[in-house]
Amino acid sequence: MAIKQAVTVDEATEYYQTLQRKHLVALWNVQANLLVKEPKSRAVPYLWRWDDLLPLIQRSGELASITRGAERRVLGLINPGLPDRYGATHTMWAGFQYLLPGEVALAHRHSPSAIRFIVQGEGGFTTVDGDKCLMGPGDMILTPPWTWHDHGNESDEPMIWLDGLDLPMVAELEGVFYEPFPKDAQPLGKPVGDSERRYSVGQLRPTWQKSVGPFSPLLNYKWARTEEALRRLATVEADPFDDVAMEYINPHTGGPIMPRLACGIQLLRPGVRTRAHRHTGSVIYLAFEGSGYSVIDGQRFDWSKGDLFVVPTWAWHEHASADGQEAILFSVQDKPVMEALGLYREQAYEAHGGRQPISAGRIEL
Ligand code: 1HN
Repeated sequence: MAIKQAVTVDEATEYYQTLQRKHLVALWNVQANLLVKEPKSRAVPYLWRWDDLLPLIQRSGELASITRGAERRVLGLINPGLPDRYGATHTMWAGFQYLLPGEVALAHRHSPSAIRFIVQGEGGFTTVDGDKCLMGPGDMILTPPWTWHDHGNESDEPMIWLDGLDLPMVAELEGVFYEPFPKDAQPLGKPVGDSERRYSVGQLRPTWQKSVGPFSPLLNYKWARTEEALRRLATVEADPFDDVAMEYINPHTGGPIMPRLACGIQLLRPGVRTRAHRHTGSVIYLAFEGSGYSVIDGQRFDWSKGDLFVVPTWAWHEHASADGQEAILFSVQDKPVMEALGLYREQAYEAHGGRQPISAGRIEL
């Protein structure tokens, strides 16, 4: 904005200095930074390779013991565009947790919500408010906000799972609360797998059961049922942008599992290349089965089992499975927040037959 005629440059300079001293800002000088045409995340598209992760996860078992003060052995993934924030995206934490045979990660609770997706091992468990949820590969276990949770490993193999939390978002909103459980072990107040026994056949629920709040009462989404749903859907229809894609739902509402996190699972049939689109909200993807690649804002990221990659908000993205091979992607998303706040938008990529030209190879770690 130009300086008006009657004011000298010195007077204007003094004025702006006074504003600064008085903790004020002239909107006309900063408006263009505030009202951007569209979101451009500081978070960058990025991929972490399982081949790099696994040895470091295993080494953590030798280096770090689990005690009070270091209650969880977790390697967090830091987005290279956000070195000052603990998150894989600006809103979500992703990390791999490693629990050795016989170990116990003590109970605590916190206001951020968490999900776990089991990558490796069978015979671990998470107890959530007295409900012992048994872990196997592909199971997705919820820890709704402020529920007591501890983990154990009763098998003779290490357990590895993905932790997804809305921690960066809750921290930004300054809503973090945390409390350790006063004793070493949380009592099992319910039969093992209580929530599963009530709810796991998703088309039915107990007549007397009231909703427990804005969180799914089903705490353990077992892989066998997830896979069955995917394969049945694959026989009838698929989405142009995500192929055979499903969302984990709250059986009371049909909506997302929790108010700040949603989870998805998608099957890319052999040789599929989806069309590109973009939407507000970030996504963390874990390659659970098979291999393929995703194009994110023109950059190609090749992935295979165990790799984790992120799509920042409003980034164009499309997915492809390897020829002759199907692939399964698990995802954690902040979409429910964008929807609840009226900020959700999506747009299909129209040029080049709906597929992005690829401008660069994958970034190496
Ligand atoms: C946490 O409490 C767990 O309970 C896992 O297993 C990962 C990452 C950041 C903050 C808290 C857990 C976490 C976490």
